[in-house]
Amino acid sequence: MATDTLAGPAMLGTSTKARVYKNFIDGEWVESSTGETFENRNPADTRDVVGIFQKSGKTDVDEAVEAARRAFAKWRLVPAPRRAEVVFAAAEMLIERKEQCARDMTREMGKILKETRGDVQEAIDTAYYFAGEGRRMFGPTTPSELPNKFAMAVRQPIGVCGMITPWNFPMAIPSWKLLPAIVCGNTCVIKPAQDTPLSTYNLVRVLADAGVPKGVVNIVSGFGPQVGGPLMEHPEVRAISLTGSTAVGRIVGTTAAKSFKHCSLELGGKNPMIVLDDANLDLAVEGGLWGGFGTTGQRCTATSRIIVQKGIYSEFVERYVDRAKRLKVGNGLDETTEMGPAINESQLKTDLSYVEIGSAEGAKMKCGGNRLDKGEYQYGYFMEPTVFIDVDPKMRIAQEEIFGPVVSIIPCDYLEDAIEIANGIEYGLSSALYTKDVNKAFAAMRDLHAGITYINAPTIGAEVHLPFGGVKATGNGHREGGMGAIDFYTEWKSIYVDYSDKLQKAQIDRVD
Ligand code: UN1
Repeated sequence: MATDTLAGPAMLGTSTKARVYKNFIDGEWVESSTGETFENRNPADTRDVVGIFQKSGKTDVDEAVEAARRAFAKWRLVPAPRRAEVVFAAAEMLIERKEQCARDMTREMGKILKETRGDVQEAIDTAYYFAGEGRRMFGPTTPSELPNKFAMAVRQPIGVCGMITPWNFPMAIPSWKLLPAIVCGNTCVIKPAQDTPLSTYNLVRVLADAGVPKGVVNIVSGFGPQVGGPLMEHPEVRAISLTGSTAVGRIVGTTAAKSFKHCSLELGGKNPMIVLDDANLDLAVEGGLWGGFGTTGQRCTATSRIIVQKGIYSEFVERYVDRAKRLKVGNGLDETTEMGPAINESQLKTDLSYVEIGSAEGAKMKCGGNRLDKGEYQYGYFMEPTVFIDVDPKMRIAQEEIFGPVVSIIPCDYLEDAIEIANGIEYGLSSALYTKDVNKAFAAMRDLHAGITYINAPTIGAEVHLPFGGVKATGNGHREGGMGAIDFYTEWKSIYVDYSDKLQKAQIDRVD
């Protein structure tokens, strides 16, 4: 029988002890109407069943949206500072549960414990930030052009928001969406990635325990066509937020447009890190490793291209490749592991296919390229950190998002040429420059065409109170994080109060 209360992880090699997780709809943990479930397995050891989750369908989505619609009628009237107090309480609870949430996440997603602790911390940071926002949500008051008339604009919630979230930051990214949405007075239905539903479940559980009223946050697990599709098409859903691939973003964006839903898309990246001759080389090598191979290269912000000026090119390559070869690959639950597995078999196949593509295009592979499948690796989706050098900027490995541990190093002559290479892709999420020259740093901050630029740091590591998102095919102009999220989850209402006791006509009643 499905139950929400069986405690404890699955035994290695068995699925019978795996805990069953339910959907959360209208304040109740419920089974899917389909009666079907799916397994969530550990990508570092596929014998380990992390949990059994509901394989939901349209009926479940409809019920969740209906619960959210009903809850909205009351939640929108709760004063924002009170709504925010619940989010503050959730932050405190997440701190208590941080280690367990991090371990669950490493088991279901594969990234190393240091990083999954960071992912939970990012949700905590987000909760504190938006808890404070309950007492701000500022809007302008402004003079009216007419006497005895008052003018202001206030932020109002939109209604039911649908969220479709990815597996690479399975708690942080849901928190970027859910927390500002509910502080602003909306209600939500979230569909977590099928590879990592547990971390999103853990976040929703915390929100429920912290006192979010029934129906305000609902979670429906399952797959894109059966859950994501009905969610984005549902007429009662007034806003959709997706973090995912550019291909899925195109579908969600065009679907949302048909019913004029608000739609926020955070999509792919092919993020460049430029290293100039005057850079601190030690710093650049370490930054490039962290940016390229952290999260096994599975961040939209991953450093997938390193553009190096010719004067230090060979030294950088030698040191970078030497370090990449020595990265310790393994199960993320081992504290000494530096890089975990790919999320699943199909992602691993994609990563390996780019090894072939790069080699066929004539780039030189200096290390890596192989699947690791012997001994401790035999039950997981592991591969070696892979570095291509002398990559031409137009090659597919330098143009397409791989989402794996494959880094392309591209030589350049000077900063202007590096910026042209950096910008010469369809995406524009993150970017980085290593230099000690302040003039060059400021020129790059202006000219790198991306939503994020780092100076003397790699392309990953965004903080939650700054806008997060990108230009071109990376999104549709919205930003998550900080004020960007408040802008997305509210609609402006302009209010005019005429206390003159007569009919005053704007633009018309004036003495010229
Ligand atoms: C992502 O790349 O998919 O900036 C999200 C970072 C993290 C979030 C990344 N704070 O690297």
